[in-house]
Amino acid sequence: MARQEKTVITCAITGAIHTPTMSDALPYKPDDIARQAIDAAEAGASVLHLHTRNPETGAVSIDPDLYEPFLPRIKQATDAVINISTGGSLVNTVEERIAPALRFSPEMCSMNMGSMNFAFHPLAKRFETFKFDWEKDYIENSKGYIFRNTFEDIENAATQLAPHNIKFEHECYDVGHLYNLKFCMDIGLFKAPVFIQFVMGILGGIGADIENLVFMKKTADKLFGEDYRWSILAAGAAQIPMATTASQMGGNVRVGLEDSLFIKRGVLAESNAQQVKKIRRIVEDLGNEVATPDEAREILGLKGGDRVNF
Ligand code: KMH
Ligand code: ZN
Repeated sequence: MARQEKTVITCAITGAIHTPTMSDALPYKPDDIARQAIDAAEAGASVLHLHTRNPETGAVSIDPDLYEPFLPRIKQATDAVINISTGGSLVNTVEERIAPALRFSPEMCSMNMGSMNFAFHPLAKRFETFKFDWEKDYIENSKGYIFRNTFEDIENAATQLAPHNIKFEHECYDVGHLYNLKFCMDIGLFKAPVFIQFVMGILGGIGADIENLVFMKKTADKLFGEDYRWSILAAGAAQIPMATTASQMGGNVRVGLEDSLFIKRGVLAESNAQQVKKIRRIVEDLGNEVATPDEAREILGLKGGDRVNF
């Protein structure tokens, strides 16, 4: 596959790591999720990676009903590709985590490629008081959390989702996850060209630095040849710097408050759109073009926005 000419920007609007105490900008009410998603799309994100939250408490939730208030609104207001999470929970089974993707049949959904520690307990020490009762325990409990994505789980998810023709964002948090993906392709679960998200900087996964990015990319080249697409998601302060590097290496980029609350080191972002605008400006200043939603559909080989169930 020739070097991609346009860069696909994904924006991950809200997620499972951060809590309302950590930033007022993190959306958890349906109206705020919709508004921020629409603004991010207008700023240049062609893919919107979405989770849900309990609108009263801000707690992470995978309840499919909570997508209802905002999916149609986003679809009406933008042409962006909707990507639904199948990973965002510390307490639910994979079976439960795939329920929203099964119900709404989006163009894309995440597919987490291995089991691992997935922790953010050090964040608890940064705050003395919390907006909601659940937050402190939730953050601290991540110390003992195993993010479960066994081969059996992956096979079950892939098999149930297969009839929906959803393109997976294969989230690979370490080099071994690339080998897991290769194995799954060899046994026929996934077909080339796959779309790989290199996830860097999660406590439990590979660190976010340029040497590791080159290693991930070289390993992917070795395993998948030229027949794959890739993107980077670096957590925390590394988000924009690593996305900048990846865009120069022919990769696509993911930003968003799900993975970093910051616009630069030590400064909280005002919104998801602010991060999108920043990476877009950098990508364009460095000579690349940003893909429109239809160009993203072409690049990633998606089924089309008219074939979703919302
Ligand atoms: N926030 C990412 C590090 C998922 O939604 O499936 C993890 C994530 C998982 O995006
Ligand atoms: Zn996510």
